[in-house]
Amino acid sequence: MAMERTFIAIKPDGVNRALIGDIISRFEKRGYKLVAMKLLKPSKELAETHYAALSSKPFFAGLVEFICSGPVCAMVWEGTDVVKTGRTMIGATKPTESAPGTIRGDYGIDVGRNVIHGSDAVDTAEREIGIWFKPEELVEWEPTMSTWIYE
Ligand code: DAT
Ligand code: MG
Repeated sequence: MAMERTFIAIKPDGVNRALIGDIISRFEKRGYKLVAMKLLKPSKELAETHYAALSSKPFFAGLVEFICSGPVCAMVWEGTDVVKTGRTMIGATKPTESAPGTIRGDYGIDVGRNVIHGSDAVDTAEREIGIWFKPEELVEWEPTMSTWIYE
């Protein structure tokens, strides 16, 4: 398993429902390292670029409108296998199909209000990090607890 980075975004529903702290806490407690974070109201262009692969879907326009509607908390998290493990922590796309204990399984009902985004593969993560962050916004640092997380 490799040291990876993933793009995680708390969507406007998660921000408005005051879930930022809980979600960050889950990634922190798991042992992952936060390397970038910002709160922003995404432009239509940013949202359309982020979800470009879904542009032919009937829900695309509504999805873009929703993502642009309020603050998004955009983050980059780093750690061993963080892309796949992050998706496991997030749960299935439809919250009603997400297991309890996952973020969507604990906090969501409708697919269009599923609280959080997480990259689905290492190459997707690289692309999404590049869309949302400038290289200088990614912080190089070594958490002092690393030796208690990794052997
Ligand atoms: P995920 O966010 O789990 O990677 P996805 O990439 O297939 O899922 O879709 C991106 C987002 O689009 C998803 O988080 C919520 C929305 N979405 C997906 N399927 C939908 C549907 N059938 N109806 C409405 N919104 C949908
Ligand atoms: Mg996806």
